[in-house]
Amino acid sequence: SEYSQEPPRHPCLKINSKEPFNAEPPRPALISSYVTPVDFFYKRNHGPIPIVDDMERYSISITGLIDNPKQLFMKDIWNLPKYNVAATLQCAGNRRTAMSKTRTVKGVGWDVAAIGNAVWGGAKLADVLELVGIPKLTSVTPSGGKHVEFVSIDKCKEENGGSYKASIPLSQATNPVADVLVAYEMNGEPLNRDHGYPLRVVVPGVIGARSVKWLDSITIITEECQGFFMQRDYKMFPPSVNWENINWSSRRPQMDFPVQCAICSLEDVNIVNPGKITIKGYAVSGGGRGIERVDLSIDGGKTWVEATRYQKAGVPYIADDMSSDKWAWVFFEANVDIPKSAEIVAKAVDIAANVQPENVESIWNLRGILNTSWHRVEVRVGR
Ligand code: MTE
Ligand code: MO
Repeated sequence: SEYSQEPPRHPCLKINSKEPFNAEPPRPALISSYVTPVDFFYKRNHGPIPIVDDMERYSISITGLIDNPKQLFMKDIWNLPKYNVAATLQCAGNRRTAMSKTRTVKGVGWDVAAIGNAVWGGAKLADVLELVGIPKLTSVTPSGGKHVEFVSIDKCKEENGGSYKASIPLSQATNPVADVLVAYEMNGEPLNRDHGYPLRVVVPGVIGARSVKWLDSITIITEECQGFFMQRDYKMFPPSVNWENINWSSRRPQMDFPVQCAICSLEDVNIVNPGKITIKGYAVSGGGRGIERVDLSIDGGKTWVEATRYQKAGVPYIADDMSSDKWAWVFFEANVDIPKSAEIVAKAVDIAANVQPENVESIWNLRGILNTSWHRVEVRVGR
């Protein structure tokens, strides 16, 4: 079958769909280190993993509304200045399974681990675009190009056998500060096949769907990409919209992800001994907005305590500080006394004071994306 040449994967991964392969690590494995090991990094695919074996011949073409289209080979990308950017990638479908419990949604089910933090190594897209004559900080090319479309090698059935694709605004693509990468490394190793070998785009602070893997070409276009995953998926609809009254063109494709956090040291339901327990998890916001605070409650949200936050163990995290990784998650931790059975709740606040919504009902949407409701787990004190 078309899935007969999939790469090997770590046995700890929880498989949510086998073909295409969609899997996430168990909660405790996810927070075992700040930089997520490649093996434990969630894998989100819409088709079979393509095979690229001739690196000499592999190239990406850059075409569209530009004067001098070009074909770039690996050596052209390697020759550009290399950047290492710590960035958290999160699938918009993270925590979908929990949203589906309120009212059924359509899509692959995910627990809280469709997210990971890696150090991506590669060239800045802004430098790549300069090779075809587009200067830094351009929002429109002389011929009217306003968006940068990434087209991949992989084929998926949603595109009717066409390629997975997405776009971002040209202004973001040509802004070096946005740190958009054409990446060839993940955690210091060449990208593996699951994560986009040989080249993928990484758009920090934006839902994972825009970080196109297995890059084939880049097109400068006037309107945003018209592909399935931009126009018919990954849009946030209000709770009133159902499959009968949906009007896809009424909403924008989702770009930045909202503020999010999840407890990973506990499962949905836990039996614990009376006494102290450690509550640990991750918090992250989109658009490079750092995490201002993580609040925890052990009485279902009536009273709250603040958790400590860090990126590097032992170093307190300060949002918006030069020493912090701007695009990366923070871990939070607190030791709390659990006198009796309780609902433990976590919510994060970002530096723009955005707060996670209390209930999933208010943000329920038919595609089940962006479940950022307060994360709740149950502890039952037993012996
Ligand atoms: N790129 C291609 N070519 N094909 C895909 O199916 N999935 C997207 C994105 N890029 C996808 C893709 C989605 S929805 C997400 S969340 C991320 O890749 C997942 O990246 P990962 O598998 O490296 O974690
Ligand atoms: Mo995704």
